[in-house]
Amino acid sequence: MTDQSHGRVIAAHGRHYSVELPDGKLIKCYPRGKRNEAAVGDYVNLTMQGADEAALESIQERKNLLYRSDESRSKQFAANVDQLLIVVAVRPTFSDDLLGRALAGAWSAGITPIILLNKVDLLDGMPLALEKLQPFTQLGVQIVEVCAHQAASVDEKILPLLKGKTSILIGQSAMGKSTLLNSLVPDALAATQAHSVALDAGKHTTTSTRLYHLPAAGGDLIDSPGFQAFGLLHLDREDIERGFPEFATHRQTCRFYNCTHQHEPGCGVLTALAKGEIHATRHALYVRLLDAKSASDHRY
Ligand SMILES: Nc1nc2c(ncn2[C@@H]2O[C@H](COP(=O)(O)OP(=O)(O)O)[C@@H](O)[C@H]2O)c(=O)[nH]1
Ligand SMILES: [Mg+2]
Ligand SMILES: [Zn+2]
Repeated sequence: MTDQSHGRVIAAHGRHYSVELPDGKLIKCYPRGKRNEAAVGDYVNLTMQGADEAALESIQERKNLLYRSDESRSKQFAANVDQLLIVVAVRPTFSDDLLGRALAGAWSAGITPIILLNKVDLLDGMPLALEKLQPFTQLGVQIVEVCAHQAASVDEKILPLLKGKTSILIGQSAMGKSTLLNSLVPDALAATQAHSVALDAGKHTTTSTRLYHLPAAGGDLIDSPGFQAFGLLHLDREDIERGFPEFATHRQTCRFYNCTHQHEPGCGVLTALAKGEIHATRHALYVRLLDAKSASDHRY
């Protein structure tokens, strides 16, 4: 009998991880040394230490890593993610800035973003919400209108999108993310408590990122705590540009190969902006991201 095994990280709790073994069993896992900073969704190699615990030896190669970073801390959201589901609501008003950042973070990591517009039953707020989403509609981002209170509509509209994929659900608070999660994963609360018992982690470890299986759809859904900030300081200038795919064709006509599309003469992006072919709010966000980046680069 060998004590080597492997599994997938289901949740991260500060010092230790919950890892699911190939047979579905959950174990408690401790990293060896400081270098093993595993994220939820990572596939990891283990050395079993008894039946219920293991040492995390190494992280298998990642397809991608969704990340955010602020001045004070950086945080790995999740690894090996196929799509990012961003929940916004008709009410309260969602932040265009956060939505734009989440999209840029997804595109720069090679992850497909999908916007879930929730609370479409609040009909009087729909025109404004759709107008705010207009720039993203133009970009070809899939926008799914849903009412989280109607389980049948959630199943019909969202489950097919999740089939066979690993998706991560994020949203500002009050957008209805928990309502959606409870509809998609009816036993989410029970699963969370089972994990806590199995891991002896205490009953109140509810704020961490966690991966759930979707038996009906045959995929996985990662729930991430509500976010109020989505810093992208870890992105370099090329990464930031990848977050604005609508610049791609226009930048080919920039006079300078290293054009930053802010003030340069002969800039194809600025020309498109002036013609209204690139949305002003999108270019403004791009400039904010570059400014925040250079401010932080000068600080360190
Ligand atoms: N009218 C309406 N209210 C909703 C819908 N989904 C969620 N809510 C309400 O919005 C509030 C916030 O929902 P919650 O799931 O806690 O949001 P979270 O903070 O994003 O997890 C709650 O009062 C929900 O009942 C919806 O589709 N329509
Ligand atoms: Mg919630
Ligand atoms: Zn340019």
